[in-house]
Amino acid sequence: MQPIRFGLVGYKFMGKAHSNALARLPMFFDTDRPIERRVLCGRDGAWAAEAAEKFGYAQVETDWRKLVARDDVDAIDITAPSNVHKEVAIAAAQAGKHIFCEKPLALTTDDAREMLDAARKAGVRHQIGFNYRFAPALVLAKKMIDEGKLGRIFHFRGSFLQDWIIDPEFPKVWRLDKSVCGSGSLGDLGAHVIDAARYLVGDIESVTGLTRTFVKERPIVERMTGLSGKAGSDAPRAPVDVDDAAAFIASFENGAVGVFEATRFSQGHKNDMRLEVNGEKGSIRFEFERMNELWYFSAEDEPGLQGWRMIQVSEGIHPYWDKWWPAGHVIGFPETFVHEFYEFAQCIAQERECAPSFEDGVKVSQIMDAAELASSRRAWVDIKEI
Ligand code: SOE
Repeated sequence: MQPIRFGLVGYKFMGKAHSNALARLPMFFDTDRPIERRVLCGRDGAWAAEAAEKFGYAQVETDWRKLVARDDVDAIDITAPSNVHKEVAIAAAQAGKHIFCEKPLALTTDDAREMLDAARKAGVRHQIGFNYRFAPALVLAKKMIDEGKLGRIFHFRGSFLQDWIIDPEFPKVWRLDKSVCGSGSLGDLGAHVIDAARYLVGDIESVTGLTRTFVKERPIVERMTGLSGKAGSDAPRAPVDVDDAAAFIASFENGAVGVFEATRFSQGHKNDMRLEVNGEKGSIRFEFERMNELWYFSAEDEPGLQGWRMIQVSEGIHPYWDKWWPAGHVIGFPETFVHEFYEFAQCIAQERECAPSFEDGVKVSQIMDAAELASSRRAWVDIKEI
């Protein structure tokens, strides 16, 4: 069987997470086509070569245009900052390559739509990197909701809290530069919560909310180091043009009420994504930092014995678990990427639509743009307007 030959664009945090997933995927999952890490692409030849060696790619390119034009690459995996997603994805689609793209899909909904249109027109597979929905607990939550275990859904509550940019001396890294990332905590963290909300509860029709930037200017970064960066002691400052925090409420098409929060200013919270869904027959809740657990309350349990129960989602009967370890030998953040690339590889091999696709990326982007617009207008915004 012809391998799926991957070309990776960008090799920092997400490039490493994706490469780790591609390396481990064949160890645990049987894909219909083998996986090959063929080419790694980065602008700096020496660094790219070092990363290619470490991450297991056979070859290096320093120009993504050359990568996209290669006959020996089937899928382009875009992990570079958001401002390059659109150009690379459209060129990849036009060259007939399947595309995996990190979130947020693009800087604006219009750009995201152009990417979706290009991929559809070319008939290539397209997937966006909403890895959190691949946590087994969330796949189980989705199954339970679809089976009607919660009945009619009344509430979705989701937050994603971090604390890594509270220091006003923390430099203006690319995740704080609108021209590179599109938005701040909303696009970086809120996007995952919105995806989870749509995955579990359904589409949103309108929102109102607010975004806030607490630290208005920061030292200009000299050198990026992972998520962080270094700035000289007398580095000039630049205005911060993205949100530090975003909060909004939403009305779902099915009548449910949504409450959303994303921030990097919650002291003590490192990667704290929390979700709760309340329905007429029961509730579920999930905390990413305890991702092998799903909490469930059933109002159908015997009176007097009702209460929250913790389902440890780490047995062979749970989603993906038959591929991993014996019961209770828990998995973590990196495995969510293995699951999403299993989906991508099988979609390519089986010539079917991927989920989450660029279409999901566009819909999440619409909701984020609506939340920003609502904040600036101090009003409700209908998603159809975006
Ligand atoms: C940084 O805020 C970040 O790494 C995001 O970019 C990721 O999407 C999220 O998984 C964790 O936080």
